[in-house]
Amino acid sequence: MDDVVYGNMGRGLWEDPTVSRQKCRSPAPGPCAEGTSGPRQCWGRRTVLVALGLSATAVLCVIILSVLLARVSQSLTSTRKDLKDFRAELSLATGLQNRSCQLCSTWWLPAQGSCYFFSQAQATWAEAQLLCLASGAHLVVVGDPEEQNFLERNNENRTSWLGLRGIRQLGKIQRYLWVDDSQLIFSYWNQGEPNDEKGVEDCVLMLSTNLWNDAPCDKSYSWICEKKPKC
Ligand code: 2F8
Ligand code: CA
Repeated sequence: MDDVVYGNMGRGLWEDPTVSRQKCRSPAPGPCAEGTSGPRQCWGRRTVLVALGLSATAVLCVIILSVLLARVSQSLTSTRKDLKDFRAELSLATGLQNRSCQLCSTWWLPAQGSCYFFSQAQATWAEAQLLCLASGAHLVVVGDPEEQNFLERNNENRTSWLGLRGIRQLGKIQRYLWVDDSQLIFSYWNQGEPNDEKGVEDCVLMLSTNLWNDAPCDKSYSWICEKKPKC
């Protein structure tokens, strides 16, 4: 309630609204300018309390948000670490699986990451290549002396088809190409070979001496297949 001043004009007490005073007798916490009238222009205690309450709530909210943010960040860090561990395990498992790729089927010999089959039977070059393909392989491609040495140790004095043949143009062998389309870089020709005798020697053999010779593709010999093991 506002304080009012009571006057006496002979007819008893009366209220003088013109001298009604504002309630901010003590120094107001906010603007309480002179000349303004009414309690609404003045910051009362309640307003200050509400402001303090709001400030406290805001501070509390900031603290809660900071804690939540810290927890989310912690959780993300932990998830990242889990992912890293998972990747490491996956990489290890893949490595182990690759090692199992060294295994070759029965009758196939492993060497240099490939599996090799040395036939006892005989066939033409084209038949031999088809038989290799039926096993998911191809006639052997001899890439380097190490592979040649491996073949020598296991060919047991047979005469075997290799996966090498001549590219003939205008009746002449122009170059030799492996069945995987790679170029002939390493070779182990017998002396005087390849000679394309009678112009019909398009396919290449490994002789019982282990040296190479070109011979007619329609003759039957043993053969050597090669394949990469599947994982
Ligand atoms: O080594 C010379 C020559 O010997 C044979 O022909 C007589 C070979 N023929 C076959 O193997 C069918 C040639 O290829 C070889 O060059
Ligand atoms: Ca020859």
